[in-house]
Amino acid sequence: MGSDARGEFLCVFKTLTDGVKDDLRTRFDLPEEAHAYILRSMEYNVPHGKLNRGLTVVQFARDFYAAKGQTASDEVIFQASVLGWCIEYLQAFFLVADDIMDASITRRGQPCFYKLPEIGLKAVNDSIVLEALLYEILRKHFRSAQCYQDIFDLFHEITFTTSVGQLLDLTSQKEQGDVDLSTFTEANLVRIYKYKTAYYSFYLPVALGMHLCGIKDAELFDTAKDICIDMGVLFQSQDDYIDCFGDPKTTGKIGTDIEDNKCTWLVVEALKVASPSEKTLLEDNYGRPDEAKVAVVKKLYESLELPAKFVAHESEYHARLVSKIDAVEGQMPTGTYHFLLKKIFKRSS
Ligand code: GPP
Ligand code: MG
Ligand code: MG
Ligand code: MG
Repeated sequence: MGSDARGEFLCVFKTLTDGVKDDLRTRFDLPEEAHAYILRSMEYNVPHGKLNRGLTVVQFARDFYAAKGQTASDEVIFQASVLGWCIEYLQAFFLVADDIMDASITRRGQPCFYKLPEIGLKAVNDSIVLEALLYEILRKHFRSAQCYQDIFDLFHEITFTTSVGQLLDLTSQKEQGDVDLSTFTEANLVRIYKYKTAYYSFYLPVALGMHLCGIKDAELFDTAKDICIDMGVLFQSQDDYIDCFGDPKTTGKIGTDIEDNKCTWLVVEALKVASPSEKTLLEDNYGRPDEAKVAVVKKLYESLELPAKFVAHESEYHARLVSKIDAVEGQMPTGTYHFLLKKIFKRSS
């Protein structure tokens, strides 16, 4: 999918935003400042990411029709784009809230929304408004579609799953300065990844595409889930890696995982090979808002050769995913999985 597809997708954002503007006027009696406030939050928080999640729904629709020797109609592409934007609204809702919980500083190359002096903790409510707008847009465009109920349920189910994942992420971190290395295990890590990231980032876009294309076979949804969850686990391990070793100019966000005492791929791998004295070093320096201590942890990660281990981990996952995708060839269009894998493999942002 080239830059044209992205351009077309962004045009649909403009259409949806204009629709929201009109609907707010019909629906509520609001002062002008409230209209401007909501519009600003939408513009600031929704369209500035990589848009991979949203574009995946469109990609799925194209692949589905291509596999039948057909071309997806403009109507189908528009519907897929609306669903894609609904995921981008969901993502905006999560990120505005996540940045408050993680005490993050920047997101997508701009200050986190709650960090703007005039916003602060009003961002908690702004995240709720973003979620509500998702359902407004969905209802407006899908109310009479046959797949409306399934799609509506799926958004709710996956929001629930993600919030449980976020709970695991948050409760795996003890209070700052209270480091309990025993909870930083691979089993805990994969569970957190699966629920907080994989379902909404990978399964949701593919499953929405499937519902839109009229797929009903529960087994096909299970197969999609299996591949998408693995991909999401790889994706979140990359997110953890670039939190520490990525360049904020490329990632658009300044890492906070070490300070935040997070259960990450890096700390779990470090613990697998650390000597008793290196474990003590981790205990003394992890999970504190202190630049010097963060630097000690980063140095330890480097001396344990985690960057090289990460390259091997990524390649191993990639190979496993390619063979899983090959195994379902013929059962379902696999172009979307290759599209996703290409987007994420060796990513730096
Ligand atoms: C990514 O974690 C997970 C989310 C953004 C889900 C948040 C879920 C909520 C219910 C609020 P992360 O904190 O590692 O992401 P990032 O590195 O982008 O901050
Ligand atoms: Mg988080
Ligand atoms: Mg975060
Ligand atoms: Mg992260």
